[in-house]
Amino acid sequence: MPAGPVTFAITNSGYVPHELVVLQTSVPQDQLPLSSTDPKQVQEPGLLGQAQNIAVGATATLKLTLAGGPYDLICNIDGHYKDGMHTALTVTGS
Ligand SMILES: [Cu+2]
Repeated sequence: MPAGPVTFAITNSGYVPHELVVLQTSVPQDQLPLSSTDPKQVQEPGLLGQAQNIAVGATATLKLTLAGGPYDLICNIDGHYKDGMHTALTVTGS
């Protein structure tokens, strides 16, 4: 997506609460290091914003201004990252 203001429109269509964490980092989305305090979570380098505790069936919005570069989008509720809740986002421009 192009750099600039963005609104993430989030819907939890799952069966347990989730969250969306936006990290501005060049660490690959599947290689984030484990948290030193809670091994069920990962570290959050470049934490830019997050929408937490999104209940089942609920919606949330997260408004951020993104500069060009690599980002990781993750859910960092215990165990969710390990279960695959992570993806990469590339922002182009400046
Ligand atoms: Cu989750």
